[in-house]
Amino acid sequence: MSTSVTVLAGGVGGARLAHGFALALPDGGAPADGGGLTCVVNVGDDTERHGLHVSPDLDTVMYTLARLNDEERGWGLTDESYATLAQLERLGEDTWFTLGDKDLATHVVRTARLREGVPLSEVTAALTAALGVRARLLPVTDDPLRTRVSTPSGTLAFQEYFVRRQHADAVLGLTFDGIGSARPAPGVLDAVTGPDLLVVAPSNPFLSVEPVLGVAGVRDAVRTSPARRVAVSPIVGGQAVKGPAAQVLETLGHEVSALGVARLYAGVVDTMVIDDADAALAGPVEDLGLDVIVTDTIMRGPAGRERLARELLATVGPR
Ligand code: FO1
Repeated sequence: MSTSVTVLAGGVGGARLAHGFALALPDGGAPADGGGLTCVVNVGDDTERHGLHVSPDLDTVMYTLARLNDEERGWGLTDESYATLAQLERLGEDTWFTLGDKDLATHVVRTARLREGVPLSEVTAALTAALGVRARLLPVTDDPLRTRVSTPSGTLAFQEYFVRRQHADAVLGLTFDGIGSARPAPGVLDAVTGPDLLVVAPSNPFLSVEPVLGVAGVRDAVRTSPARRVAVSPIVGGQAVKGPAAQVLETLGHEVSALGVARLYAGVVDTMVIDDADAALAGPVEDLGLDVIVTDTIMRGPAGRERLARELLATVGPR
């Protein structure tokens, strides 16, 4: 019997930790013998560009696990070209959302299948299989769910806020359109209740993790899961490892620290993983009733990802 792991993931942070597990588990995390890796991924960032359905977080995880991602940016494909985008611009399209030629093929196929009525989870399974990903990727829901960001300049669609305006606006609030009626995609609840290890990735707690936990039944399934339940802080030394997590925590009235993150996850997970730089916060985090792992959480390259994944796997113990 091998170990089963589920990662609740947003974009880049989730993709990197998932990659660590894919390296640490047998056969890239392929399901076998009760074990394997499942990623339950945020779809609140999904958007329509040029008539195509783009699922940025699913694609970031998929490309990273396929070893096809652009490591420097964290998203998109390596060795990309942008001829189609240049031509779209010439034809008068707004091209602030950078879509490479190869990446566009993913969105063309996804959109075609969705229009035929195939659910996003099945489309994702086909895309990941085609790219040689051994782990299982599940959108948290097959239903429409869109994050909208309330800012002093008004309410923005997520990618307007994140990419077009470079997440420069203060985040006054968030709404997740459709979350009230979104049902977990097939396999999501089992992936939360069934594994040996359930990991909330070092993704943005509000922008990436909340639209996963907020889907009907998911937060309760996490809370009551018999798995070892671990969350990795995306805040290290009072700063976000990547992206706007620090600004968002601050403007929403939370302490910008691993302790602030731990307060959000107390009652959801039983163990908080904080960085060596935040070792002084271990006591206050424990006071919240959480176990604490203090380690190097900065995943430098594939070796760093695998090391962190192995440390988390070691907390499950032998089976
Ligand atoms: N992020 C950017 O900062 N600029 C972009 O132009 C951009 C394009 C893009 C295209 C496809 C894709 O899958 C992701 C893309 N991202 C881009 C990343 C993405 O918008 C964000 O990283 C996530 O939504 C936040 O997790």
